[in-house]
Amino acid sequence: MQTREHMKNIEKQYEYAKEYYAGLGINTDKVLKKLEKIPVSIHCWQGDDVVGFEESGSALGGGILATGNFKGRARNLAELQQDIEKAFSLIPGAKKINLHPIYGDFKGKKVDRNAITVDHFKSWADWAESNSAGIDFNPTPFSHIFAESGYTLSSKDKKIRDFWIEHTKRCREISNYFGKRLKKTCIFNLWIQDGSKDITLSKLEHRQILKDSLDEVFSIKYPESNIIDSLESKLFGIASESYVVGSHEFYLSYAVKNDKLITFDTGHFHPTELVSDKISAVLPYIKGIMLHLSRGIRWDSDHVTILSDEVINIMREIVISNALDKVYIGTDFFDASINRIGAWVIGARAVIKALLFALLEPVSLIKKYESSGQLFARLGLLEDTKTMPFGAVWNYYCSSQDMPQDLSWIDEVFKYEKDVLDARI
Ligand code: RNT
Ligand code: ZN
Repeated sequence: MQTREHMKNIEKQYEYAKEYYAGLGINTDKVLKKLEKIPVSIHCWQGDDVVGFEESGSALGGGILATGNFKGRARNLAELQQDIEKAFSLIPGAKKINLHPIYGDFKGKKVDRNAITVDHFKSWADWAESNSAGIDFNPTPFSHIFAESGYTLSSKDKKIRDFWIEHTKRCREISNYFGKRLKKTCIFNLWIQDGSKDITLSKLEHRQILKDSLDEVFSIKYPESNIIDSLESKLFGIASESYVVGSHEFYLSYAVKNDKLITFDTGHFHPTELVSDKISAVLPYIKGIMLHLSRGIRWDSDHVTILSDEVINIMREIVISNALDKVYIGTDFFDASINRIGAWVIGARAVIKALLFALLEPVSLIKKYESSGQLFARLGLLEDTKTMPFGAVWNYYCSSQDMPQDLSWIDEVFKYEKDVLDARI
């Protein structure tokens, strides 16, 4: 992938960086060993704008939106897997693929959401196995005729509620299968659209119903080595501006009480609220956290994740809190206006870079300043970390994993666009 001279340069720069960080008490070799084992769960739905492969082919609903019409959207299982493989070949480290039931292998048959079985997901498990990846899973209680009222698991209509309870139960069964088969715990993440556009009076009723539905779904127990449940709240969606049943307070309370994970999607809070501030606030109480790293521009717009201050701060908080074994890192964005493989790679590489940045922070040294009250030095060192030779460690990491370093992955995506996407007309 790289010329010999290139490799030599990368190694030379790494040697310098290694010495630099060693002076601050950081062993970069050890950091990279740690980094390669931390899985990043990459959401499959960036590949096809959250459409899926159901024969009924429902339009995207639930108040989420993918805008743009870039060429080459994956239209079937083979294309999606091909695209993910390409993206995976440009993303260093351990990986999982995050799936929805609408991506099942239905082989041209109409299979409704309350009829999905493990059989429809065997080929994904085979694929994951041969790509050394884990799988995470989510129900899809949206983009469906039974979701049109705006309510699913919290619906007052028993027929609708029971339909989604059945769907959710089946999704957990499939998650258990993935975890067992791949010997990598599957995070089962539940997000529902439920809510209302306008002023609602039966807020409590819907929340009571949702609580009962969740209790029923979770009454089925599976080994924790196979599946861990997580709950994802939201501030609002399109058409649920006034009321969202599964709010942050609702799910945080449920998760603490019932020993579940809480999912923090970085687009699901007020724009000035920071997920990085929430991590240490919930850690004393919660079983763990699932992250949906997204980039909301003015609203929950699901732009591609980048190496922003907030993503770096989220990773810093996890590392400083020593919580890497309690936090499950994943991405969640959908941009249909640019090359979708490029979008995946940008987002995932940004997340891993942020994680590396956090692992290279001289925490003990900065904490020493903090505990001795030398607060200018704390701030000063934090500032200085920003220009440390972190890029040299990153590029070395990429090459050591046989992955392209920065800049060279872009040509790979262009080539794929020309060879594969251009042919998808
Ligand atoms: C929606 C949530 C949810 C979805 C996916 C498709 O606002 O973020 O996680 O993006 O499940
Ligand atoms: Zn999300």
